[in-house]
Amino acid sequence: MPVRPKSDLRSSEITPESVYLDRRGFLSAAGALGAGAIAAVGGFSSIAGAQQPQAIGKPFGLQPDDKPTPWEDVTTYNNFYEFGTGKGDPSETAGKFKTKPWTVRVNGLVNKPADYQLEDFLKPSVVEDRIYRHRCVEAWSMVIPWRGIPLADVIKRAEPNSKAKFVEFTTLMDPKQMPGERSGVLPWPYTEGLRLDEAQHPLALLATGVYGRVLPNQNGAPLRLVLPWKYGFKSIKSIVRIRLTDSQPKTAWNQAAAQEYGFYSNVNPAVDHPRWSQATERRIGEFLKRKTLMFNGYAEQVGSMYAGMDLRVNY
Ligand SMILES: Nc1nc2c(c(=O)[nH]1)N[C@H]1C(S)=C(S)[C@@H](COP(=O)(O)O)O[C@H]1N2
Ligand SMILES: [Mo]
Repeated sequence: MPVRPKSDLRSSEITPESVYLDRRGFLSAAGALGAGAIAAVGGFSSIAGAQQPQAIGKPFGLQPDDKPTPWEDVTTYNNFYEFGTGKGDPSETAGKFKTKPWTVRVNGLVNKPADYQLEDFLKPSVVEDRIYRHRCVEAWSMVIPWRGIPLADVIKRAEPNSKAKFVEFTTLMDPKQMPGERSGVLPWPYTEGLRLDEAQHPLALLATGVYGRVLPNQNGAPLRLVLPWKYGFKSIKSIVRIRLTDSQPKTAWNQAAAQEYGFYSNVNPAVDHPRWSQATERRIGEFLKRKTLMFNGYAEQVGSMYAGMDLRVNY
């Protein structure tokens, strides 16, 4: 029997590793008891029959009542239209998606354009585990423990020239592997974009993993963006190109429905989607709705980038 890639493991086959993250204080028990307790705490939850890997990472912008969304939900409730428009489609159909070898092209208005094999693309950076809030434009949310490298590292290494003002991201175009790309639901390949300062913000992460594991295909393997202060569709999956430009890049969702999906798409409870309110959200796994927070709870960190902008116009 061929060895399945890690991304193909079922959650029931994955043993908890590392640190248990409790409801109130992240790593509080481990911190109080010392490093030796970490394994013991993880081990205990495994004996207790936990079916999911443990959330690891430094919390960013989490509210006191935020706790990681279970692995099962993070990996089976997905938006990845290349693999279908249903939430369950990506996890059911992306299993055979080939993510090795994977080339990332960095080009455009930079002094050092290059094609990288994924391993080389990642290597110079320190991989980090970070727990972020996630807010989909469809008014549901999660808390997700990502693993990745700062996007700013990659931008810096490329040496943007003085004309570079924006960054465009492109998903793999491969209709044979990605059946959604044979449909007209979006203009393919999926593209996204950021202003250069947004792309250099320390919260912008290029993720290669989730829950301390290699990214499952349905979550955007082998490389996807994570922008926790923006609606989820900005966090483009399965990236093959990062291009620096002097004009605002076209983006897939904006081209599909410009009046509904703007270039900025910062989470904003005061500006509704034309077809629904953005004031509240449903946290996956919870019954009662939550209030949506400005910039998804990251206003302190990102607010200054949008000072003086009319966020109703620049939605
Ligand atoms: N290439 C591509 N990237 C994508 C999407 C997509 O359909 N195609 N969906 C976006 C949307 S709407 C959301 S909410 C997030 C979902 O990420 P997750 O499934 O890992 O939670 O991915 C975003 N990135
Ligand atoms: Mo989304």
